[in-house]
Amino acid sequence: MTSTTSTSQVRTVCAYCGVGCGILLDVGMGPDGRRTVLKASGDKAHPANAGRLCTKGATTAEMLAAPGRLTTALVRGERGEEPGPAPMADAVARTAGRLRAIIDEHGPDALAFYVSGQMSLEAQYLANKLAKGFVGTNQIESNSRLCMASAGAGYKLSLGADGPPGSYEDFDRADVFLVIGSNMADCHPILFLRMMERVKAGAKLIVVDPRRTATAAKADLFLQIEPGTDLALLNGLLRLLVDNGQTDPGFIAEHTEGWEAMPGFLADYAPAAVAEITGLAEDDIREAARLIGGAGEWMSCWTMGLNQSTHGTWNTNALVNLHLATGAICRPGSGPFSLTGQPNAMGGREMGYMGPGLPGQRSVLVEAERTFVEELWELPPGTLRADGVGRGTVEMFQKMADGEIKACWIICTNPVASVANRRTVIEGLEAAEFVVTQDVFGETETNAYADVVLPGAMWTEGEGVFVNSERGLTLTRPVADPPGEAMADWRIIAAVACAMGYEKGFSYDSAEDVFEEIRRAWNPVTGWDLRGVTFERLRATPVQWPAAEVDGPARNPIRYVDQDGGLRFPTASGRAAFHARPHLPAAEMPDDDYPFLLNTGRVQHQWHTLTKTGKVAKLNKLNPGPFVEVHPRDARELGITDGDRVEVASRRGRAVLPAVVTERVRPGGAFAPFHWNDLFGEYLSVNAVTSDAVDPISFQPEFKVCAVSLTRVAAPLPEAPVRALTPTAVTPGPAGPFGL
Ligand SMILES: Nc1nc2c(c(=O)[nH]1)N[C@H]1C(S)=C(S)[C@@H](COP(=O)(O)OP(=O)(O)OC[C@H]3O[C@@H](n4cnc5c(=O)[nH]c(N)nc54)[C@H](O)[C@@H]3O)O[C@H]1N2
Ligand SMILES: Nc1nc2c(c(=O)[nH]1)N[C@H]1C(S)=C(S)[C@@H](COP(=O)(O)OP(=O)(O)OC[C@H]3O[C@@H](n4cnc5c(=O)[nH]c(N)nc54)[C@H](O)[C@@H]3O)O[C@H]1N2
Ligand code: SF4
Ligand SMILES: [Mo]
Repeated sequence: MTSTTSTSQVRTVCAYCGVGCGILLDVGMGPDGRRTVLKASGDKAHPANAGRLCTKGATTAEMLAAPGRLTTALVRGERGEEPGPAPMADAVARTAGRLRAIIDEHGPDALAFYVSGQMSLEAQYLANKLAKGFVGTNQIESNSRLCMASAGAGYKLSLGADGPPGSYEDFDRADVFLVIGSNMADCHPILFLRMMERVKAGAKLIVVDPRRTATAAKADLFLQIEPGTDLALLNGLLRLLVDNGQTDPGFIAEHTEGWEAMPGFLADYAPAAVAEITGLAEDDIREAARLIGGAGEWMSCWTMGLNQSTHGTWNTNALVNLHLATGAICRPGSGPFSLTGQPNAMGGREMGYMGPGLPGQRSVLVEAERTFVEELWELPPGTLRADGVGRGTVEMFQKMADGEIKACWIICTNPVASVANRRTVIEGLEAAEFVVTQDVFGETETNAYADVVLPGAMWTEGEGVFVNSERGLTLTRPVADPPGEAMADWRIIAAVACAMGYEKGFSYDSAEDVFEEIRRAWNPVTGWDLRGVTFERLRATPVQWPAAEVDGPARNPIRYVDQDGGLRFPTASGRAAFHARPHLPAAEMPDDDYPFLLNTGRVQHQWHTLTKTGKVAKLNKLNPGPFVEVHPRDARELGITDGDRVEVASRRGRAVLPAVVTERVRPGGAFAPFHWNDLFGEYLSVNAVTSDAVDPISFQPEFKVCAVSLTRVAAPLPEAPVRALTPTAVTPGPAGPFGL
């Protein structure tokens, strides 16, 4: 790597949310004589953000300068001992040796991989190649199971393939936005700004959320829905579109199948019935239908409020039904747009890093697709298995707790803090014979359970591809060397694979070599196509797939439209499918013992389990600590006032959080962010409480709804040992979710 003496500017991507904003990093020489990032600013040339950044992206330099990076591997001799630093070569050899021994003794299904939508495409691809192709297990899951699984499964069932049919350009053309189960203002701020420009120019914004969020505050029509009742609303809206004669019969006849069943099915969803189930006013439901039905172009945006549900896949189907019925899909300004959470969750889905997936939107469950990938990986026919496919993250940790899975390798995710009903994760990691974690930071809730901790490099320390919410690929660029012995995730995976004896499949010199192999996984059936993308091209500009030719357009905003303008969905018939999806209640409803419903989610200036944003003083000032929101009516009855400590207990566990009394939540409802966990104090982890009931199709857990009791804790709790992540520890305390 060349060193610079003066400041230079490097183009890369923001590694927080799935908007995938382009970032310019000013790089100069630090006091220690190493290249260092001085400042981050928005890249005006990037199509995702045109120069804008939110607070998280804008504080990238502060985050990168924070202490706590792993510079060596950590290894502990015995459980219960403190881990100590170890040379990387030893840690790799030890990991490979232990994994090899466990596979030899117990078979390949005794090893599980748990990976992440925050890894590069190359690392995601190699993790799956190692698991399915070489170890010979289908036990690979990712944190996308907690996040995008329902959207992915829903897209496949409705449209034939995963991924959005449209693009960010649609935000500039839509006349109506339906934002449902998505707090864009806090979680996808740059897209929210883009949408609000259109709203200021006259487009209408409908927001559906049980909580009056910062997004809801900007809505023309806010539908404060009963938790978990979106299916009733979506079916009710379709029913009104039919009644009002606002469907597109030409589109339905030409491009869809399954419509016959819909009118009869919709009989149950008359406005009065829907109002009853959803707790919404009939007039508001009618108004939403009138706006959608009258729109020239309309788009929907959804995120965790729909996905993190025991009927998350059906939610996606019911939302897509509305687009198909109105023909508002695959044309500028219209379409169902799932907003991805993580910076490379889209890439991970394309690499098949959950359950049965194979690269290029393929699956081990399809014989021809196994054969294709066996050839790609130069494996003997019959190597890839169709059996032993798991049922998601929750089941994987359950199998670990049950002793069936004996070793796991966790990369770039913090499941002790982030998995629903996290007790199963803790039991699983304690029961496992060998736990490897791979993180950039030393202190995480999950590293505390590891036998070996491997030091990953940040995205700013090497090349790699990230795919954003709109199928846009951006190349990351090295602006600094990894500290100490830290290595790019893909390199660590390849090193362990080689040490396990798989040199033939894992001897790559560069991320570019890995990417060249990934490109060969082009899938003409789904339209996933990177043939036109090379590192050379990405060094000049981001490219959106499908991209067939290297000299083709960098933007390919609408999928499924062929050269002569015809529309063909990637299903057997070429038609998209209507699915009649009846309303079902959430898995756990309030009762006498647990009379409230807990909703969990995010705040604007913090990221997930705080390993990154928790180290940035500016962000901690804006969102300083954990809280639980309680409605004033309930607070009165429970004797709770602002700042009181409230025990939030479910059948699974408890958290104790400072109260924020607010009308943002509905009576009977409560909301808590899941950011603060054990590193910040005892009883802060909201996932001690949440429900691990899963959607039967996507296996995504229902983080958004569980029954809890709320109790004011009278005496102050004994002071919990707060382990500071940084010199400026985040102090738990009452805090509104909208900044100071
Ligand atoms: N600041 C910040 N931004 C982030 C992240 C972060 O940690 N911090 N994480 C990123 C990731 S990985 C993701 S997945 C996204 C998540 O982005 P979002 O999904 O927008 O964020 P959440 O806060 O999880 O939940 C969204 C909304 O769902 C609502 N909701 C709950 N139950 C229901 C329901 O039954 N129906 C409906 N209609 N709505 C419901 C909640 O009240 C909440 O407002 O954010 C990404 N961006
Ligand atoms: N209650 C509740 N729980 C939830 C949710 C919710 O809405 N409510 N949302 C769920 C969702 S949508 C998601 S996506 C998950 C997120 O859950 P996690 O993935 O567990 O959250 P992160 O804090 O992002 O964890 C990423 C880890 O990887 C490390 N890391 C960062 N960059 C790198 C890198 O380049 N390489 C390596 N090796 N490590 C790195 C970080 O330090 C951190 O420890 O949480 C889920 N949990
Ligand atoms: S909107 Fe997302 S990608 Fe853009 S700067 Fe903010 S966190 Fe980064
Ligand atoms: Mo997510």
